[in-house]
Amino acid sequence: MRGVKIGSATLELVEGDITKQDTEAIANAANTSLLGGGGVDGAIHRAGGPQILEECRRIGGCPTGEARITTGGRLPARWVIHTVGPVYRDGRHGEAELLARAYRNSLSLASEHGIRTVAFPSISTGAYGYPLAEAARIALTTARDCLTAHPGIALVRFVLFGQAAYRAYDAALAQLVPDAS
Ligand code: AR6
Repeated sequence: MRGVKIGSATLELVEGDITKQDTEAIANAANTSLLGGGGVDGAIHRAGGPQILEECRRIGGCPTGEARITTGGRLPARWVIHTVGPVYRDGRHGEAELLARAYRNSLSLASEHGIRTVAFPSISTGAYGYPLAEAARIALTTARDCLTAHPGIALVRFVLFGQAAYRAYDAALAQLVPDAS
């Protein structure tokens, strides 16, 4: 685990399972249908139960780079923020901006709902194929900037699934904030 202070807020990295997090909200790496899938999306719907899918159906989809909110069903987290990252092609199709936008819109939505603590998975780096090191840099830079823009948010935690993801984020954080501990 590693954490840094951004003003009075904390930006944190942990290795683990996002469905177990007790932050007020967790983010889901969804697809534009919002109707579920594999990876972290499948794990969230399995752990949270059918209520989340029911709410997603009513919302009716989410464009890439945007975010939508549902309750957390049976999850410890009260809210799920569903966001859709880009499918990585070659880095020349606006992927970086779309990935940053997914994090930015998720944190704006959290702020609008008065949510103070949010956990994120590493969006787009599984089925969507985004290179981990570059995705980590974008995720952390965007989160840092959003914490400054939304002083109501006290904690952004990245929950990295497996050592490779944790190490990539750890290295990116060390670049971003050289004295991180
Ligand atoms: N907790 C935290 N991270 C996890 C968990 C977990 N329980 N399970 C997997 N990961 P992916 P994407 C990590 O594929 O690339 C879905 O089918 C995983 O190791 O879940 O944005 C959606 O419906 C990886 O590092 O999301 C979409 O169709 C990261 O979560 C599509 O996949 C993201 O991997 C979205 O693809």
